[in-house]
Amino acid sequence: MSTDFLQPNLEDLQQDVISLLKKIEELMYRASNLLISDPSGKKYAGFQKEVVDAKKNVEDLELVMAIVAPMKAGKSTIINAIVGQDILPSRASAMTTLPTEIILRSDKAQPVLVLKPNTISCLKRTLSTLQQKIKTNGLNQAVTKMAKYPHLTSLIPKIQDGFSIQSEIGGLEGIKQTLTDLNDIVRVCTVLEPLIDPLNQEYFDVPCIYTPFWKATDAGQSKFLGNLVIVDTPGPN
Ligand SMILES: Nc1nc2c(ncn2[C@@H]2O[C@H](COP(=O)(O)OP(=O)(O)OP(=O)(O)O)[C@@H](O)[C@H]2O)c(=O)[nH]1
Ligand SMILES: [Mg+2]
Repeated sequence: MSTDFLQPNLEDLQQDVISLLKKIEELMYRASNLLISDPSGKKYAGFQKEVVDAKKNVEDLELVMAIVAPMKAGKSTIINAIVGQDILPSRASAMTTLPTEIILRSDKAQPVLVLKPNTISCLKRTLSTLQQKIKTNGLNQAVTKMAKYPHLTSLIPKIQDGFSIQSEIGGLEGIKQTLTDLNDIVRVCTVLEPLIDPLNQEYFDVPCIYTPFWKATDAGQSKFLGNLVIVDTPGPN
């Protein structure tokens, strides 16, 4: 007996989901416009952005797999092993504070770390808050407060001098160093300015690493395999 009728037609299913998401996007747009002078209007604008992102995921057939485990469980290490490259920073002491997307793409020749404008402005705001704090209370007090994280004390004078944050960083070493600095800046912020959550901002896009990955050579088979995205997450303490 043929079971073909039980097999979903992926292309049709994809189109159905895309048109449904388009309708939801329209509804969110209308709601945010109607409520433009109401505080909830912003909330619907946020929902609309989420739906637009979700639609893009379905268009690209993106499968997102988040790696979630307690702190120091080996999340970043296992992602490096899956990707086959030592691309995410890991160490014996607490490391990941910024969720990071690793987008595996067969059309990429080299890994590249991409930071969107809102991510950069958010991190720059965090940096200037920390600089202000160090200026007001002095370098010594900042270093003393960081006693629990001795490996981060050398970052304090660097924060004081200022960091340049680029939107695209290539090469394994450059990516790893940039991610180490950015993750550590967020951790320093949680110690020196615990009331500020650098990630709790509207539309904070997480850093993305686009990196090469093998793909089956059978074009017919792989046409609808889509892209795998792995998300490294900060482990709860
Ligand atoms: N022996 C052993 N060590 C491991 C294994 N996996 C990871 N490690 C080590 O454990 C430490 C923590 O690994 P990470 O990958 O940074 O762990 P994480 O879960 O990403 O940590 P956070 O980002 O701080 O939450 C590192 O020193 C790794 O080298 C493993 O399977 N065996
Ligand atoms: Mg980690």
